[in-house]
Amino acid sequence: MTAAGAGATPGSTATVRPGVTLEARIKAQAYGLGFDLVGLTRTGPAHTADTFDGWLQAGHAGEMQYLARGADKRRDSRLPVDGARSAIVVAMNYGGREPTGPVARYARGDDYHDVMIERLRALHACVDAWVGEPVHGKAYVDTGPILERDLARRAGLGWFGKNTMLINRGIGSFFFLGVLLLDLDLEPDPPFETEHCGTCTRCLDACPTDALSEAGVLDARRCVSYLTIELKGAIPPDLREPIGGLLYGCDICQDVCPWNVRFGRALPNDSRYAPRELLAGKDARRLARELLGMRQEEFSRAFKGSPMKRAKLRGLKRNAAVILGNVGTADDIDVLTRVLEDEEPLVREHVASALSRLVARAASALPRVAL
Ligand code: B12
Ligand code: SF4
Ligand code: SF4
Repeated sequence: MTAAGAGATPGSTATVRPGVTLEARIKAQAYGLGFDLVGLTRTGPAHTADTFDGWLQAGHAGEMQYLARGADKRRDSRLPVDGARSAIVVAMNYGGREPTGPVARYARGDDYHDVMIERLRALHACVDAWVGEPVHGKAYVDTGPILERDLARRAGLGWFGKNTMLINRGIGSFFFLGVLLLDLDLEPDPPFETEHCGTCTRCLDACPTDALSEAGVLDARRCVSYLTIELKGAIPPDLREPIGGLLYGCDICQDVCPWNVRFGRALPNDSRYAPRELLAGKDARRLARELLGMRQEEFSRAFKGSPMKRAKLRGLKRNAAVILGNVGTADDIDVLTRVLEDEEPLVREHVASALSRLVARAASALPRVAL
């Protein structure tokens, strides 16, 4: 259907009330729902389809096979939803001013998929009401085959940084993206055509695992975010040490970015992304010790509605063992030894490897005794 059904003269931008365009209403409502940025674009072939294909072919996706499975739809945003002609793209701040810590900022509170999908559906319901009949469409927040950053740039929200993040001049990059595809003609915003990294290379220099092999190319197989969240099996031994004290996800290439240093935003007081009690203020070692002692029922209770459930308890215990191998002390040998018999072979292997590193470190710190 077209927005002309909302009472506009054919060929003009639809109006819901004299003088107020549907587009203006959508934007006002999006801000009212708590989104920080909103832009409109037409669906169509992704401008960065070739970049995406090259990235997949280079094997940079690692075990994330779902990316290749949905590749046709990712290359063309008209395909995920039959008849989709427009995309409303929103961004939501998750607190770039929060202190850095063992859990990436995005994952400390409620699951952003739930928070944003709910609000995008509310926005969809408003569009239906303004148009006067149901508009076919669907909301996505990392929940389907969409190249969200591609659409966001097209909708004018920002540029692709050398760290591959979508960066906005007003709020930096600590925000989530969401998309509402609609079978409706909306007047698009101009795409964001410039880039503002200049000669800066801070993110490339700071990445602990050299995952950013060159500007704008991220090899997920080396990225701490992939290794601690997406990878289901063993973390390659040579990448365990550079993970340092990162338990879940990584913010380093965003922390160092001047755009975040300058424009990163605080979390609003009532934000659902505020850290859960279990995580708030805890350092990597303490959190790792607690997780290694956790049982499945406790985990399910503590992480209900959290994005951290994605790694499952076995994944978090694997990560916790790596952390203690990196930053633990002789006092952690007991905690690790207790998990040596964990039912998961994955956990047992990482605990054994952490113990051997920790013991070697403790031994090398002992004073030398003359024989
Ligand atoms: C797979 C994935 C990952 C993978 C791979 C990330 C990657 N850079 O490819 C892993 C697990 C490593 C990951 C990590 C993170 N992710 Co992630 N991830 C995704 C997902 C599901 C798909 C991304 C994808 O298709 N990657 C393939 C590459 C080729 O595409 P791309 O990363 O989107 O890059 C595009 C542009 O940057 C551009 N581009 C990049 N370089 C260049 C260079 C040139 C010359 C050109 C022309 C274009 C170009 O083209 C690409 C294709 O459109 C999206 C959600 C979605 N459906 O889009 C979230 C998403 C990208 N992730 C997000 C977040 C928050 C993160 C983390 C910050 C989480 C964390 N703290 O640990 C990190 C950041 C790491 C980083 N520097 O990117 C947000 C990013 C928001 C933003 N402001 O950009 C998204 C959009 C989820 C969301 N709905 O909010 N993620
Ligand atoms: S998220 Fe961390 S590991 Fe991944 S590219 Fe950025 S700095 Fe490197
Ligand atoms: S750190 Fe520098 S190079 Fe990297 S994304 Fe930010 S501005 Fe661009």
